[in-house]
Amino acid sequence: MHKAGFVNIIGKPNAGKSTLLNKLMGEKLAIVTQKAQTTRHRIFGIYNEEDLQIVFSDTPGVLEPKYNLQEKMMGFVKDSLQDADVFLFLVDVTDNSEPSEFLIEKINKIPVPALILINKIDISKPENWEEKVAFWHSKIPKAEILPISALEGFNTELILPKIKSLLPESPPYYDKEQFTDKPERFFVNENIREKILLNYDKEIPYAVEVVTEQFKDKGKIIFIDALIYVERESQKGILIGHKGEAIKKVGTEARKDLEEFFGKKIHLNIFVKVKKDWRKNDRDLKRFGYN
Ligand SMILES: Nc1nc2c(ncn2[C@@H]2O[C@H](COP(=O)(O)OP(=O)(O)OP(=O)(O)O)[C@@H](O)[C@H]2O)c(=O)[nH]1
Ligand SMILES: [Mg+2]
Repeated sequence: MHKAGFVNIIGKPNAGKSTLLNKLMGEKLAIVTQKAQTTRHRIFGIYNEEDLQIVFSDTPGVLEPKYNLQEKMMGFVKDSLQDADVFLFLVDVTDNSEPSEFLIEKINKIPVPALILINKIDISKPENWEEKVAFWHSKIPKAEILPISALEGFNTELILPKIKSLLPESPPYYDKEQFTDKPERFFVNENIREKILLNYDKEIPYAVEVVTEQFKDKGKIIFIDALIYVERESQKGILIGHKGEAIKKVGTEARKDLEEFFGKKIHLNIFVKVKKDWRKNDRDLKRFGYN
């Protein structure tokens, strides 16, 4: 008997969704940073065993959209509410802000099993997470609740068997060799964006989009040209930095990661361009893959 299905990871920004996806996949598919709104797309991680295929989906964190890009991001979240066989609802145990009533209502209404994962217990006291377990039990009575640390791998080994027991009998949805739905260029874009999130403050990371214009695999070396779009001329200056030092650091860090990811030498050229207010422009967003 073969089981397969869609297991959709949802939660507020910064809950640790992408960290969990990477942990469950045993590979860094999604970028992770300490900043909220790191993930902008829906990313599938396809986990394969002989008699099992789990299509995990990582999504942007749920928020109140303030501009077009965020609206598109919430569109990905809404998609993931519609095609789930199982929900993994991630909650940050250290987050004391209001819970997302939107998600609570959806999970209660949609007739799909949910596993609530109280994450980051490595940095919280047991009394604290016990309190959260009780709270979430009252909010979503149908869900099973598990305290975990996605980062440290605490209790994460319990998640796969749990999912397997919940998934329906089904043939695989994807080729068993495939581990993601995204093309190589996506991982280049995201890796560069991760370095920008890590190296710059305030608005800069949010005003940036990365597009890989060229990806030429020549056997031993991959030649990559990537374009970084910013919204304003002033941001371009900040991104490049004094004598180009800042952008050079981004390039070096991204190249090292990408060499590991692709298992090859990488030759990376980065260019910076202004595309005025692209985050508010539907045509630009469409071109950048936010459909
Ligand atoms: N201490 C601790 N930190 C964690 C854990 N899981 C994730 N983090 C950290 O939390 C931050 C956010 O993690 P992400 O995986 O990017 O969170 P996300 O939910 O994907 O965030 P968005 O993509 O912005 O919605 C990062 O700094 C992670 O290292 C955990 O179990 N313990
Ligand atoms: Mg994420």
